Amino acid sequence: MSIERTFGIVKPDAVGKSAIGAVIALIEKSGLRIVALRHTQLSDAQAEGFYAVHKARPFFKDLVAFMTSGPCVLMALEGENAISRYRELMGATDSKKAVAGTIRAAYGTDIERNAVHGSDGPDSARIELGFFFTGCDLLGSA
Ligand code: IDP
Ligand code: MG
Repeated sequence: MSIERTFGIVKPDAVGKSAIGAVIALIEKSGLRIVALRHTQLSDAQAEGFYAVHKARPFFKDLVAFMTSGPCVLMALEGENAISRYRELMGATDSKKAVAGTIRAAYGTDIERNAVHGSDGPDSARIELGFFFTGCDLLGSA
């Protein structure tokens, strides 16, 4: 077991449903600790940079439009095996296929509007946390 940090977003669809509190409640109930939190609206450049890995995908333009369509909440989460535990709590990318009890089943709509983001591994967690947070934003880091 190892203490990890991962990066999460409450996406604009969930924020638009006034589900910030509900999503955060599920995260805290799961035992993950929130070590940084920021409510913001992404610019085109931020969303494009964050999702650069998907640049060649046919849904890239729509994804950037969705992610900049309203405010979102950026989070750094910490705990034992935080990366995989948070991926499990989020549920499948396609909200329609997400298992009951997951965040995406409860607050997502489809494969694009799926309520939350979570890093998919240690490398992406490090890159994504660094994209939006500096060391002094993270509790216990500086
Ligand atoms: P993930 O968020 O579960 O890691 P990724 O494959 O990394 O899924 O895709 C990033 C985001 O792009 C998804 O969360 C979703 O919002 C969007 N997305 C993924 N696949 C599709 C698709 O086939 N159509 C439209 N949007 C998609
Ligand atoms: Mg992903």
